[in-house]
Amino acid sequence: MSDLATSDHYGRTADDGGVSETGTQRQSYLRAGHTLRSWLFTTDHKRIAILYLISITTFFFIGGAAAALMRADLLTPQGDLLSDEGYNRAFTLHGVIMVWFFLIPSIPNTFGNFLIPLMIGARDLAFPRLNLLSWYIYMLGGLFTVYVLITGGVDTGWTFYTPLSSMFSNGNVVIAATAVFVVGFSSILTGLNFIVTVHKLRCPGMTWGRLPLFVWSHYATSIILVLATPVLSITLVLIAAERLFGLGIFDPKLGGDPLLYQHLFWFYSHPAVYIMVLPALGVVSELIAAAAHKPIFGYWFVAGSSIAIAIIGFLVWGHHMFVSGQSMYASAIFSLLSLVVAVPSGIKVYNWTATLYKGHISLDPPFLFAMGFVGLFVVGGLTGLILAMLAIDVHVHDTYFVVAHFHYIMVGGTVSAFFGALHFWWPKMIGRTYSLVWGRISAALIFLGFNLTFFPQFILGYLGMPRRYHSYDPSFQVLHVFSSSGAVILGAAYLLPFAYLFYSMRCGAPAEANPWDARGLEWTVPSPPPRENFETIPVVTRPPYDYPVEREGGDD
Ligand code: HEM
Ligand SMILES: [Cu+2]
Repeated sequence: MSDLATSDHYGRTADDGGVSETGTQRQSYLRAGHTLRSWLFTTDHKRIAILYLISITTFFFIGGAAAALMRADLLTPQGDLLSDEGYNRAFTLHGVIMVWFFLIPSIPNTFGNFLIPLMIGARDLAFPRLNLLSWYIYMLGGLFTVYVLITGGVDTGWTFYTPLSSMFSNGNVVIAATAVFVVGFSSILTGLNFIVTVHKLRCPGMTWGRLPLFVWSHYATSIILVLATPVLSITLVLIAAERLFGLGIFDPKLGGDPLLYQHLFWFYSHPAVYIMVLPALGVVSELIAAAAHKPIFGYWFVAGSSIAIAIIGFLVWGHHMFVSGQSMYASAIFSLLSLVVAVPSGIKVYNWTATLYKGHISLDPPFLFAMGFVGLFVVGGLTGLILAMLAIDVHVHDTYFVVAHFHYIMVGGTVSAFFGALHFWWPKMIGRTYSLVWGRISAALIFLGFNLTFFPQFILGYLGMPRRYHSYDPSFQVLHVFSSSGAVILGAAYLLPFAYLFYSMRCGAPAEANPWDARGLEWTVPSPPPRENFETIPVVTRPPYDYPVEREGGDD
């Protein structure tokens, strides 16, 4: 591990010229080998990030195809496209793939992998081979999922609630649980790697108070990854044990307790929603500072709120169980704690707003995605507060209101941030610039398509449309048709960036080292960065986000 910090470790690749840090003479990581082998056995965090980007995007589109099927089916009240059983299998696979094979690894495993070493002035993560192993484990979990997909699927919902999953389901529950079990180890190893890296490999001068907020949020995420994921793993093993061997863990007939399952599941899964959104919050903090070209307002509050979310997030799982028959006192306390967890999220939004205030805000694509994120995240967060009110949740629990709430956070939020990150760091990762016009168009279309798809679902839920039903009362049809038409726009808008980004790989102009005039160590190295990132390990002497307070008179 410590050998990563010495310059002679990668000395062999640094022989092509004495270069200024912004020159492109040093060989880029993309050119450090062209064979498939050089990719599949790489230990370079940047190449592993690209491997993840490709595999995660693939799963995003598989999960998206399931969503398209469901939205088509929901066009008519009787659901003409899918059978009852087919619909159950579609939403289960959609959920399993989107949660575990897209959202959870999306930002950490691609952008976190690529950027954390660059941002803290290191040459790689602390355990490069473990990093590669995480990707293989992710792919193994992915194979299990694909196996489930082609052998008929599973029908329990992504939540695998007992007793359906352990006793009655005729789907491939054990294999699906295995897929999630396996991919969990990829999460744990990645979290571990990030934590050790942030502790051990910060370059001289990169104090905790100078860490980019992106790194802080990944640090907080890693804590959850390491502490919460094992609980899920054990829970899945217990389901498999009950299903295969009839052990009485959740089945009351055998002395088990089905509610125990819900407690275990949500003890993981509420913190897991923060695994999905904290990295996005980190991305947006970077983008907002770069967009406003100002120092971030209240650095310590934004950094600290990530840690606060990671901790308080462990105390609120019972808000998923208000109608489960748990004690009323427990529900009241979970309700209160859920309101508390919204405070640090609110702090972030206020600080971003204060950062943007009086800034000369750039409207380039990454920043449009960031602005879209803030709007959608606020709607998602505020409706979370509504759901956290015990008295209201009893009415809207398991309706489309909940579906709309979490899609605003996870799709409007995390996916927007993912695209924002892709547009911000693409020139750094690939070394090419893309069309800013097309970037703005797709940011606008995604925002529009998203709202058209999911806003009607708040109304549907409020009116009583239950989730996970594929046939419904005809009075709901108009809103469902709105939602499905929005999904057409959204689906097309998600495909668009891949067209111009691919095009840019061949035909885009070479990117400068710092195309957005942003701060942060990753912008001091060439685009794309050389294999060993830094020729000499940098020494940090300035605070983060040291943008000029007044912008006129040059850029620096
Ligand atoms: C401001 C903080 C938040 C609060 C107070 C909150 C509150 C709630 C509540 C009370 C429910 C349960 C509703 C029900 O089942 O009747 C819920 C569901 C859900 N929330 Fe949130 N939430 C917050 C943030 C988030 C975030 C950040 C995410 C994801 C990144 C998220 C994802 C979900 C998901 C996936 C569900 C539904 C799970 C299911 O039933 O399948 N929430 N939220
Ligand atoms: Cu929750």
